[in-house]
Amino acid sequence: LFTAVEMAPRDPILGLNDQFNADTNPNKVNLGVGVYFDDNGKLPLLKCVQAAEKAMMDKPTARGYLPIDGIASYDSAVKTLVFGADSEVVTSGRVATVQAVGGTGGLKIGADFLKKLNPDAKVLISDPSWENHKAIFTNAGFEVGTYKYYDAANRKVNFDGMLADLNAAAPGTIVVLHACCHNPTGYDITAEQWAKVIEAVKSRDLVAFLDMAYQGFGQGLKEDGAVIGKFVAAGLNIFVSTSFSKSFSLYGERVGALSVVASDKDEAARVLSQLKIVIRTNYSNPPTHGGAVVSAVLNDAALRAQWEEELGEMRVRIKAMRQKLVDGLKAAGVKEDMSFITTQIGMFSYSGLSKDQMMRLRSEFGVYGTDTGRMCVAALNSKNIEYVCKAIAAVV
Ligand code: PLP
Ligand code: TYF
Repeated sequence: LFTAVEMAPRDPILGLNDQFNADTNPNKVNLGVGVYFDDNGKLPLLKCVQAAEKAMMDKPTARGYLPIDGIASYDSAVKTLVFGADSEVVTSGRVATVQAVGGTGGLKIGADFLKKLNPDAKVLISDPSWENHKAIFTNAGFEVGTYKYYDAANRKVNFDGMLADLNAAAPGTIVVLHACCHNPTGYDITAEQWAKVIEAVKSRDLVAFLDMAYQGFGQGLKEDGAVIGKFVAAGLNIFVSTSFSKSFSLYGERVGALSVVASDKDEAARVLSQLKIVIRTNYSNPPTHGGAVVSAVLNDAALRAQWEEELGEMRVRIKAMRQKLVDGLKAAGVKEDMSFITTQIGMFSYSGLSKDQMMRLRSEFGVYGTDTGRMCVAALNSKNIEYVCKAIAAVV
């Protein structure tokens, strides 16, 4: 049965983790996978999460099956977070939101639904993008192409190229957009540029799928979410995937969502019924714990305030590390102006280092980033930053 089965390639990022774990270098630093670590190099367990879990432990409840679309109070909290409590799309009932198994699950539910809806559509993702975007949409049966995004020579977004590619796309093309904190480059587009993207999506009749895996890591929850409101204000039917993996430091709980903005309440109900079929035939219904924790935090004023504070601390610490990296590289003797690192946003920095340099960082210094030169700034801390700067200075 399995004689012809070929060995599949490893995930380029998660595969690095295995390599890192096997490395015996005592100074090793993992800047590969996109995970936030605190200044002690520890994966944080947020206080708001602990408080919510303690309250749940004090009042244990049985774990029945959840509804197919998840915990109702979770779904409504996601809607409020993504669209705003007073948003017309929410109050009029024209958003269908389902709890998903992480942001990945949200993307996959959306992809499967879109494939049934519009089987001949093409998908465009940014060049470059998170590796899994291509894999998810390809496995859902789509042909996946790219729109220009990164301008390596000038270390910025090639916005003219991006816009030209969107304007050349066939009507119905599904365009996957990073709502904020672009992974892997760390370069977002400006508000004016978003307005032009929205114009292109509208005039070309494209389908925008906004992936929001880092809400709160850019400028703030509201600020990062504002782009969604602009698509809504343009009267577009959009898809939004949400991930709480990073913002709640709940990676392993797999908490996410998919929201679809329909034209009216009746349409939203029909869309929801189809999303439920996708979920039902994949994993039946979502798991309870992570969704219950996030719902408890988002629906309690004090816990919610605590979450915003803790998320703010993560955001501020990453920004401080960007500055320390720029300063540290200069102090370590790097001649090139590295200040572009502080203009990037979110958890990642496209460093501009070559594959050879990234491989040397790994083999000679135990400093792990991806071959494309991406480094997770959120894994730097006051103890490892000097070592990392010296290692980079040695290979450039
Ligand atoms: N989208 C992007 C751009 C990501 O970087 C990630 C990271 O994991 C995800 C989606 C998936 O999120 P999750 O881990 O919640 O599935
Ligand atoms: O880009 C990253 O590093 C994160 C984590 O298949 C991740 O988004 C990486 C690869 C993957 C799933 C999550």
